[in-house]
Order: sequence, then C-alpha cells, then structure tokens
Amino acid sequence: MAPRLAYYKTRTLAQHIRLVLVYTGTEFEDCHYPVGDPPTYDKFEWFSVKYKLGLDFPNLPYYIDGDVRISQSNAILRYLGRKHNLGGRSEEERIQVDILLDQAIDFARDLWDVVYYHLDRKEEFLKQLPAKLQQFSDFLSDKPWFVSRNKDGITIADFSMYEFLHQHIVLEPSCLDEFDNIKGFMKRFCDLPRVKEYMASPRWLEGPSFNIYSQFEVEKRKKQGKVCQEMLVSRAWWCLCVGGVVVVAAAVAAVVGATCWHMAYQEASLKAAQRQKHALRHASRACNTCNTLSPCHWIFGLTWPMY
Ligand SMILES: N[C@@H](CCC(=O)N[C@@H](CS)C(=O)NCC(=O)O)C(=O)O
Repeated sequence: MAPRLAYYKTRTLAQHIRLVLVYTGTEFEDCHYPVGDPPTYDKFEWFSVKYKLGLDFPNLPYYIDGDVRISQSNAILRYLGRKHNLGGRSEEERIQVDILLDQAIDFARDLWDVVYYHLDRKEEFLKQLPAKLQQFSDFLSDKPWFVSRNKDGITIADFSMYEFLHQHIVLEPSCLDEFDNIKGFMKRFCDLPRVKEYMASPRWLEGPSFNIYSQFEVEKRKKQGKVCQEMLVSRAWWCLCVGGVVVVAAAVAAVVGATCWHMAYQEASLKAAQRQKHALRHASRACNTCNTLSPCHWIFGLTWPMY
C-alpha cells in the first residue's frame, strides 16, 4: 500500500513534504482532510479519526508508511531525508540541515502568526523581513543549494526553504526583489525535472498557501465579495434551521394538544354515558313506592344485578 501523507487541502505545513515525495519519485496518497464552510470551519473528518491512527502524538501533517507512523513535519522530513540520502552528506552538512530546518520553521511561524491571526501587523512584519532574508541570502551565498555547493547536493532543508519563501511571496510578491541569489535558488528549485512536471500536473496544489480560515484568506475572499455571500448563505442556513425547528415544535405541540383534547373529550363522554347508564339502572332498581334503594330491596331484590 502506498504511504499516506495527510493534511488539509492547503500548502502551509505539508507542501515541502509533498515536494520531497515527488522529488524522490515516491508514489503516495495525498490525503486532504476537509475543512467545512464558514463560520464553523468544521474539521469533523479529521477529529473523528485523530486518535484512531496509532500516532503517538496525533497531529497534521502525519505520514504513515506501513508500520512507520510519524507526526511533526520536521520529523517526517528528517525521516525522508535519511531514507533518500537528502539529509546532508557529511557531519558538517547534517548540522547545517538541522539548523536550517528549525530556522525555516521559525521563519515560517512568524509569517503564519501574521497571516492567520494578526493581519493588522503586516506592515510591521514586512519592515523586519529584509533583515531575516539577508541572513538567508548570506547563508546561501553563491551556492546552488542552501547547504551544498554540489549541484546534485539538494537536501531536505532546500524543500523547506523553497516552500516557506514562496509563502512569503504570497503575502508580499515583491519581498525577494532585492535578493538575486534567493531568486536564483527559487528558479533552480522549480526547474528540477520532477518538480516541474508535478507543478504542471493536476496533482499540484497551487493554493491556498494558508487555510481558508486564516485572516489572509478571509480578507482575500472579502475583496472578491465572497465573504458577503458566505455570511448570507450561513445566515439563510441558520434561519432555515431555526424556522424548521419552530415548525416541527409547533406541529408536535398541535398533535399533542389535539390528542389530549380528544382523550379528555372521550373520557368526559364515557363518564357522561356511564352516569346516564348508572342513573337508568338506579331508576330501574328504585322502589316504585319510595323511589330509593331502601333495605327492603336487599331482602326482596337479591336477584337484581349488583353495581
Ligand atoms: N509542530 C507541528 C505543528 C502541527 C500543527 O499545528 N498542525 C495544525 C495545522 S498547521 C493542525 O491543525 N493540527 C491538527 C490538530 O491539532 O488536531 C508540526 O510541525 O507538524
């Protein structure tokens, strides 16, 4: 069975892993857990299996290949790096790969903080971005890849760097303008034959880079007028639900009321009929003379039916 990489239908923390799998020619199931519509963004499908997958620390992304079950994106990357010899070829390279993997995650996390929760801090974030990019640019220097001087020396760190740099471009398309060596790296990466083929295929997930509930994506939809539509649809949906509940409750109340009334009516009719019958029987047993059930009836009327 093909290994499975699971995440949402989003790039954020899984695209660099997808790219490693593609680059290494690994057949894999690209599993996307759905995220529901606004305003709830329901993740029911993921939460219904989260604790049933045999993962020690259930999370997304996860990677399952037979008995190998891994969560934590960098752990997945390191596993694939070891498996496909993409983790650095010397101790010095391996150290640099490790540093870069964590540096790349820190770099991306600052971005996610803005695009997911604090879009109002975008300007402040962009002011600080060139200094961070300068560090990466200095580290890359004139090498083809972030760690290796060898043109065949791509490592898992390059996949993280490509993807997280790209996510910065999504927020600010001009952010790499001043960094020619990083732009060269981005182009070199996209020109890798398997990557190029993947990017032209229907399997390629061009976007969204950030999940649909991130402030960045919500803003984008607002600009396209979609949020208004979503709000209308969601309100219409709530009205429909509430209306439905009211109608069902009214129908139940009507049925219960009618049944109670019918039973009460039947009971009253029955009682009236019984009273009438009782009166008739009483009349037929009453003494013609005294018109009462006097003790003489107990003596002379034993054959009369008893009440
Ligand atoms: N440190 C973890 C972070 C994983 C994480 O936060 N995943 C988010 C999506 S980016 C999620 O929705 N996880 C599912 C969950 O918390 O149940 C990693 O690098 O894999």
